[in-house]
Amino acid sequence: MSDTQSIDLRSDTVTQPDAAMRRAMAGAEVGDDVFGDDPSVNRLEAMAAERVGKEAAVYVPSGTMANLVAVLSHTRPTDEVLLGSQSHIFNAEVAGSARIGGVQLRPLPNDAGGGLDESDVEAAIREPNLHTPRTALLCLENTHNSCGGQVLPAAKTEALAAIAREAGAGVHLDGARIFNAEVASETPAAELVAAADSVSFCLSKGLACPVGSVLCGPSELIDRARRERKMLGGGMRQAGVLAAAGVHALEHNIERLAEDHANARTLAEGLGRLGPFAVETPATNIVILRVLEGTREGWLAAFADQGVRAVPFGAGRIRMVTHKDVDAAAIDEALRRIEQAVAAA
Ligand code: TLP
Repeated sequence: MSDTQSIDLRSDTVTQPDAAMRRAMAGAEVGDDVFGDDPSVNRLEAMAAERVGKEAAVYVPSGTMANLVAVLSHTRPTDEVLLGSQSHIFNAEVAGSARIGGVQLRPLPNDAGGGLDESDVEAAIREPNLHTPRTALLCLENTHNSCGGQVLPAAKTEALAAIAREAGAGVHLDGARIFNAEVASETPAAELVAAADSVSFCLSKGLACPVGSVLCGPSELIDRARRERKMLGGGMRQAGVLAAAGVHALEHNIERLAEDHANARTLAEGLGRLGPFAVETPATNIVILRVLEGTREGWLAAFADQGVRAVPFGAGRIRMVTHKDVDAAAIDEALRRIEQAVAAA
């Protein structure tokens, strides 16, 4: 790593496809996926469904579209969706479910682990009557981005899902980083998501694909999701060129997430020693710094001056995400640079 090269910790979405992935993409067998003819997309969907223990899957361009298609497939306009106040669907998907799905998003407080309190979910379930929206869906998130990459244990997901199911509501799990949860907790993703009807996961984050997410669930729901995807303009044609990257990632890029988690711990320990930041030990690849001295903007600018990129993450908070393209040596270099920024402040 040269002195001037930028170390990009803004997100694991910045990862670049490596040479082997690019070769897999270049050699992909393709067809028209809207006709169901693309063998690479079909292979990715079958692999994805199997990997998370669901019947079927549909390939979509982004995590945002996967979640939106899930909400559209589980609900009708005027329904209510229960979800965490810190969830990505509630905070970072441009209220697409409200605008396009015509549903009401009802946030419940997230606990520090990214979960919800069972009693809050129970209390939020609507009694059916003329006036109320129908409680149609509960959305959970694993790992939980805003809660610092925390893993939602299978037992917690089961307990929350049981309440929803009892009320006749569906359960969708935003598993954008579900394989980080699998690797960190040494629990198969299929087990972590077993209690949810549907699960979405991203190929374009730690798994290092250039693009793409998958929504997995029962065949009937995925058939509906295919129509919703088409409505949103997400029906792609020779998408196998992209899907081949996903197949490659599922085969080669899951186990290595453990390196990202180890790097996140090293980064958090180093940052915590500097003084101006409170840093919790990360559960996976997301490191959150709470600014104790100075300002968030001041530190982001100081880091950027040293060639370390991070993002603002709520009031007084900065996020750094470790990933394939920042190895252990680069993490050490990032810490050296940040130390210089602190010394100069
Ligand atoms: N998260 C991105 C940004 O939107 C913040 C990131 O850098 O972390 N669910 C979760 C839990 C996510 O973290 C994200 C992306 C999505 C869904 C949406 O995925 P994309 O970006 O593919 O639409």
